[in-house]
Amino acid sequence: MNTVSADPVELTDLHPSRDDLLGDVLAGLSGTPKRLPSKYFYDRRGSELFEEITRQPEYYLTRVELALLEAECADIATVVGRRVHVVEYGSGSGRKTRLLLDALEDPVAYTPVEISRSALVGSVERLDREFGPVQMLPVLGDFTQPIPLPEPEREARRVLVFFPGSTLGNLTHTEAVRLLTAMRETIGPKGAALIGIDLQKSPSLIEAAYNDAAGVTAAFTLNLLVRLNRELGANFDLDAFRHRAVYQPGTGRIETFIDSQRAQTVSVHGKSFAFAAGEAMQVEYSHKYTDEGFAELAARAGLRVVQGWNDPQDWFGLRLLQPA
Ligand code: AVJ
Repeated sequence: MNTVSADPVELTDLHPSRDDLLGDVLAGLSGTPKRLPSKYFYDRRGSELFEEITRQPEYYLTRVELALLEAECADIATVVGRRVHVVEYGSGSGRKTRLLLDALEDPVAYTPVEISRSALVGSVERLDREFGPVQMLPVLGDFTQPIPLPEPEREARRVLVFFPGSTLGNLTHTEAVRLLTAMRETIGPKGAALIGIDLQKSPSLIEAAYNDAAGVTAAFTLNLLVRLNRELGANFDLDAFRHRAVYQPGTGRIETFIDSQRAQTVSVHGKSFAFAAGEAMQVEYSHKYTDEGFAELAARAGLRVVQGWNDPQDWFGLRLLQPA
């Protein structure tokens, strides 16, 4: 770990290993079925398109979670207690962070953990101006690993990891348990985690959220191919692939595919990949949880659900976890 002075806040650089886009894409296209990892959706354009998704009428997740936080943040703050060190996994638009920091009693420090330096610096610069007494201690690192946290100048009573947005849902259960286990190590024995989860509900509501009428989600998904064309010199024909998202009630997850509209060959970095007409490439899972299912995941990571808050329709939940 090394700390460099980056006025006005100090950034802790854990030197996260860089993503291997080429290796991951070649491996994914070589498998059966073909797959591409959803973490690569978020280049500059992909992040913009995701922000646009959150404004679509069908995409209830962000809207409902924000309203839930607004309604329950005072209660959450009471349960969490005063003088916490808030550690956020990823740095979103900052609206949820603001609500939480505003509600908490005398929070000591705020540590976003991010692998993108620009996203990290941007988020703390904005918040630093608004939350004077809260020490900004950003960490450039990979939150799937345990994070050695920087020590705030004022002593914190406990660490609170904040992981909103149902981002956990993009992971398989095995990956989610691994992340939650690392999280338990990061928060320590007195720590807690506040996690946003999308709840199981009518399949038609879920499918609409991932197949919006304006086609923003389709553009978001297909932007991955645009990225591969640009960054890996691939030659995906954007008119010959289509987005499709299907909810599987059995597994509680919506699965997003990119379907090849005809038989075609695509070259990526000098390698050829044949697609059959109608062949589906798997690009994203987004898990929806039941209370039992989520508690079971937490338990496998040595955590227990100590309290939960849902919106009035039980569409989205926040869960407070502590070491079991
Ligand atoms: C950012 C992971 C929460 O799974 O709902 C939105 C990403 N994908 N529409 C989700 C996403 C398609 C989103 N998360």
